[in-house]
Amino acid sequence: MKKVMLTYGTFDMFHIGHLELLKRIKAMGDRVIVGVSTDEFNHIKGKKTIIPYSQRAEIVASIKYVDRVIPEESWEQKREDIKRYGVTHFVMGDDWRGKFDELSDLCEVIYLPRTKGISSTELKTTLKALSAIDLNELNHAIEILSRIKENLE
Ligand code: C2G
Repeated sequence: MKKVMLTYGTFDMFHIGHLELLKRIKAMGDRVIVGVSTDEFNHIKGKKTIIPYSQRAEIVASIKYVDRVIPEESWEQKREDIKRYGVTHFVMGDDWRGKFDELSDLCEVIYLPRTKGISSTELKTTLKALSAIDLNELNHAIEILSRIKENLE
């Protein structure tokens, strides 16, 4: 029997943690369906994203481990999706461990270890820190140049 895998996520600033998860899901089954959270649903999730849904969905659809992308618009759609697409395995990273066990009457529910040291939040924090450093260096350089200019006058 074909194994149809289903997972959901925001996949903002697509990174190796997302890729590793999709790679492992594909290795476990035959067909991989990914529900990408719409911008509106991320608002409901209280999750701020940088990349708009259309681009996040296009990136995920381009991943060789992914066979189909569907929009994730609500918490409640999972049961319907599992039935509609004949899903045999529902897979999430283990930060969600236990949260979707109620789906186990419909299909196998699996939680995989997250990839350590990377997340969209960490990426955003790093970018913010980098820009802060640049700004400090820039201000420092301006101070030095202004002093040189004064000495020349
Ligand atoms: N992930 C991972 N390792 C990371 C980061 C993320 O394995 N370093 C996994 C998460 O556990 C999740 C998937 O990648 O299974 C997508 O992560 P997010 O884009 O953060 O998705 P999330 O906001 O958790 O949305 O209804 C379910 C939600 O839509 C899940």
